[in-house]
Amino acid sequence: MKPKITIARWVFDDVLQRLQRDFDVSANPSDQIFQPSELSARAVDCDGLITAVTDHVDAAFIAACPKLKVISNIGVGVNNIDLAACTARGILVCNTPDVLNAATADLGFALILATARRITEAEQFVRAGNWKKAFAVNQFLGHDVAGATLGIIGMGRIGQAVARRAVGFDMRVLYCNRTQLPTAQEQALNASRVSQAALLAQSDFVLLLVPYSPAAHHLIGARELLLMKPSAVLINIARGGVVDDAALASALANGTIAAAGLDVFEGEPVVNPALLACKNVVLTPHIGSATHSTRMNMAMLAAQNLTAALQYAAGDKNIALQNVVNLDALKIK
Ligand code: 8YV
Repeated sequence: MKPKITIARWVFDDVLQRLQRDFDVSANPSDQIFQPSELSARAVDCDGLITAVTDHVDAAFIAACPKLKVISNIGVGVNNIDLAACTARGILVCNTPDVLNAATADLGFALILATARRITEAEQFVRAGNWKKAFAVNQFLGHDVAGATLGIIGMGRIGQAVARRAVGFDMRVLYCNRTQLPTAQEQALNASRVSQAALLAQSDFVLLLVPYSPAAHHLIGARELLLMKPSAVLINIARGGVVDDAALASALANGTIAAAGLDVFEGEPVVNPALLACKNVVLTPHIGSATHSTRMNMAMLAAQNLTAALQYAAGDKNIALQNVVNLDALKIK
């Protein structure tokens, strides 16, 4: 008998077929988002589960799924999963790093350009039929990206990919990170590691790329926004909750900062109405990694991660585990 797995969200046919080779699969072709109790009921007799950011797995979920051995997340961030509860039960949790670096960095840069040059505001103006004067010297004036200072909070793999793009725009990069990059890399990226206060005070664009954790909750709130220049732009492509969205909406409305580009939100898909009311914010619906090839690669990697981890859990210790984020779970017998 094949091991049983549940896939929480829609996946590509190629990914589904690959999983059906090895597993008895319960899929979700209609892409309904299940409440945690509904999803745990579907996974109650499963060995494996494939999740996305929308699927919240906590201790109660784990307790309701006694056979579960592996959870494989389509995404690099795993803040939707209670890692401590999984580790305590010996459940391996996998993620999909690296394959999304370029697409997510591109989206970060797209938001930098769109906010600086007021692209969505200008487009809405044209679509609304408001473009009456063919040209005006002072129409839709924005901010320079070339030569500006880019502050990156969270200089991991995606942050470094953004910084490589910034080289082409002659930008100076300031960054905050637990560890410092090697000197040669800092020189190549025109990057310096500074304190968060210095980064906020000096950057023209502040880009957030820290993983969500309770410690990162409201990392950027009213106090931090006040440290930024009135001409500065905040970009959040990390996670909702890293920014205090209500404080950001006030800062945008009263001119504390100039603009924001947001791909992630507190309580998404609901967006704080005060943000929706701001013209100087570019909003996208959590599409950081949303290119055809990247989402395919992420889903396929999640399938491969799950397959390897389930084979390992079934006793084949020659299998190389890949992208397991809580190897301590192996210590639980
Ligand atoms: C994912 C993301 O597409 O990988 C992540 O952490 O934020 C996105 O790129 C999303 O989380 C789907 O699970």
